[in-house]
Amino acid sequence: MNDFLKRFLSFAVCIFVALNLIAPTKVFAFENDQAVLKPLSGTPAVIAEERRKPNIILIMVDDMGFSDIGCYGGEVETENLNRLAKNGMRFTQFYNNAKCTTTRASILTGLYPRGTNGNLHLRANMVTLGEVMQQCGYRTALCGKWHLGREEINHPFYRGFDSFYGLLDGCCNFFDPVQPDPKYKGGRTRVFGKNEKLITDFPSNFYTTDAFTDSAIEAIHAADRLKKPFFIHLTYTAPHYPIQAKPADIVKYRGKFRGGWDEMRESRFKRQQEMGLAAESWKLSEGDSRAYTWANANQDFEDHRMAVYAAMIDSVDQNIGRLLQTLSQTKHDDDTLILFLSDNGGCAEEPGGRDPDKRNPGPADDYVAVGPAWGWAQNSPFRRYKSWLNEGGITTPMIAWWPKVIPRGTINRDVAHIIDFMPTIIELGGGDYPKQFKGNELLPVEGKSMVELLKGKSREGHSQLCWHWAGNRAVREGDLKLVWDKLNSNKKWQLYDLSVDRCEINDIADQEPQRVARMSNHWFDWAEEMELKIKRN
Ligand SMILES: [Ca+2]
Repeated sequence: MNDFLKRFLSFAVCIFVALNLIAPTKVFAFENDQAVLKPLSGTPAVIAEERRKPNIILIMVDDMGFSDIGCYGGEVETENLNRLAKNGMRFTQFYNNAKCTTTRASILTGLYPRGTNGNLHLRANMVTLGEVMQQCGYRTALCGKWHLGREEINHPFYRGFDSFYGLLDGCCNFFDPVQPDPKYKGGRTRVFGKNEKLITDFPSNFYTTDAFTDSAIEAIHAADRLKKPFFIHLTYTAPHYPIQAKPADIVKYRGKFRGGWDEMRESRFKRQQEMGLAAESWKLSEGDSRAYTWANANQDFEDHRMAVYAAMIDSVDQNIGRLLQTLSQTKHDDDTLILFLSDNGGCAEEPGGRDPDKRNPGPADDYVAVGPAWGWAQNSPFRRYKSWLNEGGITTPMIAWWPKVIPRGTINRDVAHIIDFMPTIIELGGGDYPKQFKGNELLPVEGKSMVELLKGKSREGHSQLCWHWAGNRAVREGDLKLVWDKLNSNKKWQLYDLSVDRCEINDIADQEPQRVARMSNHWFDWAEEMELKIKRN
């Protein structure tokens, strides 16, 4: 070997070693069935090790209540979700932001939403889960509803998702997404897309829930072709209104809700207590100011619309079954983490009203919702619904499934929040939350990693969590929760001790004026930081 070649080789070795010292790659790997972070060296190994990183599928449904699915006490036959729960972990205090846009923004960024305009929630000083997972070597896909804008700054295809298929808008017709909304819902034509293009034609047998799943299955195969791990955010539009479902799925539930919402709440609460989700000490929350009396309702119509809603969730479950089958066929059923949640509580809005002579729930040519009484009962045993910040608006069922790591059949009672997904998922992907992205200084992440919780261990939780939506406010510190309900006629904060009163029945604000003053001050400080222009009171 001549001198030049020797010098060249030793120089190359020095560079190789130096590069690995400067930038060791962190990889999540298995040791004795426990997932651990391991530093790796050597670029050739990195490609192989990237394949050992867990795949992650973050599934979210839209406007589904806390207790609709079987493994949370509901009547819907969700055998696949029940299987995930049986072999995984269920959370009892997992929070969202009570609303579609704000929840989606927090999940993607690990931050509380800034401002109130949904199209301004994604900014240049924020990085998305898609973007960070791309940097961790993942193939990323957004399959389903986006609802955060369609400019370059806030379009999924330009904000970190290698593939996008779905609804850029907030809701659409399930059988034909570009069928204009009825006049009583504003008459708009909704916007659907694939990557950077729009789609306006759909086949005659189209149903959004099936199509979004097809897209997620294709994303698994695409990642496999590229030999990359995958991060898929699968965001169903079901069971958000318009409530539309396949006749065969509706038939399964027709007649099952003739007992009415009060009976449904009681039986769900009983089942939750039997399965250990609700403590014996909890008391079912009291009636809702917007719910009406079952005895005076058109019971056949009410049973019909709740049956359609149940059928929509049933279809989601069937599709999760298809997804699990694909994971098994592609041998990814032991290296994939599945997370399942809802973006907000059951919904009390009622476009189209409840006149049975005008409304026919189910098919493509009608547009109707479940209304406030069912929307409230769907969150049993809690108070309120979507857009409100009592537990019924912000508590989501949350299932985490990864049999190799997550203790099977466990119930986790720690407090966690959707802002925690960012640090959790980035840690599992072997990355760190960046300080800068594309030349912009980023806001520091506000969530906390849940990796220890997923392993069945404890973590240091949040000292404070805050919420705001459309005049409703809440702050939780420890077990104390201060709530401002805009429908509350006395215009006062309410204070609850969730350790003994999770269903928010016993308002202790009058006994604790100093605590109320301190916590409400904290909330206004937070609101100011979040650019909410709300006068202190
Ligand atoms: Ca929603």
